[in-house]
Amino acid sequence: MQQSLFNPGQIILPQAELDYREDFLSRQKADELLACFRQSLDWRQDFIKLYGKVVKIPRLQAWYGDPGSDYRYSGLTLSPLPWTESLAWLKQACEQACGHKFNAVLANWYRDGTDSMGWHADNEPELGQEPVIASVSLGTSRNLDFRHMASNEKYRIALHHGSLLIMRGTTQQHWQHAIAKSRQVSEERINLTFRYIMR
Ligand SMILES: O=C(O)CCC(=O)C(=O)O
Ligand SMILES: [Mn+2]
Repeated sequence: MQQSLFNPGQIILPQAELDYREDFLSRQKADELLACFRQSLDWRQDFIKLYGKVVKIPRLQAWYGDPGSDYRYSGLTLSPLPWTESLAWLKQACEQACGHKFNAVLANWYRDGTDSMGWHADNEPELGQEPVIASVSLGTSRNLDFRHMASNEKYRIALHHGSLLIMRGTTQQHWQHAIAKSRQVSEERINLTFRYIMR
């Protein structure tokens, strides 16, 4: 209680720096961006190799950013598409909220509760040692699970329509995160994680 009076957004976890701003976007702006991104982003179905088998990633994704901000993960290289007007607007709003510059965004479209993202940390070398990541959620609420790599301590946070979650400091060094499948979810969600790729 005292903690939330002091800072309503801060989530206290060991070796992490998380800040959750539920009312980052107005309802109207969040509705508008969800409709815009669903329709206008260049969504792709990517595949990864898992235990020697080629499998569909259980969601659609798109990568936008400044020229040269290529992103490599799980054997995939994503080359950025140029910023759209709405993405550039949202990037600027995130930069203002975080006090940090971004040059790329990964967009993920979870079409329903069967789409998901496995356990991972955003710790690719091109993100640097202590990346600042701004994660905007649009659409139906989904749970983001955290697990501490050393202790296996777990923490779950529901990410709501129009919210911003900021991850920074040593979060990616000590914690993994995931979006689990859910039978209770039948609606879509779009998530955008703004990042700074070092070249
Ligand atoms: O959908 C989310 O909230 C998580 C996305 C994420 O972890 C990522 O894009 O790296
Ligand atoms: Mn991530």
